[in-house]
Amino acid sequence: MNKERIDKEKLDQFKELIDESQTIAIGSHINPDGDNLGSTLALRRSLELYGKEVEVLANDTVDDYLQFLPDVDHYGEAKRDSYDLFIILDCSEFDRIGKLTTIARNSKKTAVVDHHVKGKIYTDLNIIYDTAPATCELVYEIIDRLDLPMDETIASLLFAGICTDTGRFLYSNVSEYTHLVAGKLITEGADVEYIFRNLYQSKPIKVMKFETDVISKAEFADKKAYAMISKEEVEKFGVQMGDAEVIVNMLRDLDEVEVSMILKEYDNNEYKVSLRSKGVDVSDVARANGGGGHIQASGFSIFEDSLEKADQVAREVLKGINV
Ligand SMILES: [Mn+2]
Repeated sequence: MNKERIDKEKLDQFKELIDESQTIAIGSHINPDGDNLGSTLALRRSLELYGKEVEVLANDTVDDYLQFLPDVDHYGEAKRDSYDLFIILDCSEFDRIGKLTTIARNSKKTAVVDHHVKGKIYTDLNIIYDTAPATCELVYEIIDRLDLPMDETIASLLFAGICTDTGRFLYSNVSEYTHLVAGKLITEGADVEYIFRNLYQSKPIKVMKFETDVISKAEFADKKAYAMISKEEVEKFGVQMGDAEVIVNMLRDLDEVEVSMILKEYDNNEYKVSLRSKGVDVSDVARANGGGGHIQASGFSIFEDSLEKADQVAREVLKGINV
């Protein structure tokens, strides 16, 4: 059985780092998702109950669909310039923590807990296992094996993060251990009904209309799907770019599709590309283009001065993926 995976030595080092620190910052990546918020907020609460001064440092705004998460108001601006310990969760690159990099470098010690493929980072302690389906699963293991505090809120946060990063326990990296953890979290009081309702049964009609519009314009060829989303379109429907994320999954889930890609227009000439697959490795191509991620879910950014140019680049990259 694919059970606990963290080396005992690394767990002990983590405990040592916690015990010798009083002020602890937890940094999240830009554009935070459910696993990112779930893991950072859960670890914050556990370490606070353990007696530490802990902050989750905001890197971005929280998309509407994740505002229901308990403790989400603890996602805030840093109160200090440096901390005894800076823990990065759910990413293994200093680039991905954006403006928090300076605070991380100023802090006495750093550690990272992550599940992205081939993450490269130098900290005092790397707990990186790319076989874990979610950072929340690793955080559960840390809390469980180190006997750190757990309560209903922590359980709900970890459950929500595992749900979102596994596509509701669907992806191939979900193991028996993942289900065991989910069960334990329910025993600890995770509010599954509240989480499912908020994550999967509360889509605003305008978001559905937006998705339908984007999907109606998607293109399909060679077992690949491609769609492009402009800022103008997001404005037209009164939604957020974060609402587009699910579209790349919806396209991948189609019978005729193996790989899906969406291109999203952001500010400052940045165009973000999201890739999904049913099995084909899309992490290599993301890394080759300055991004990263997982075998079946990855992303990178294109910097061009027009949507048309970014569109061309994205299409070329998609063409180059062998299915
Ligand atoms: Mn994750």
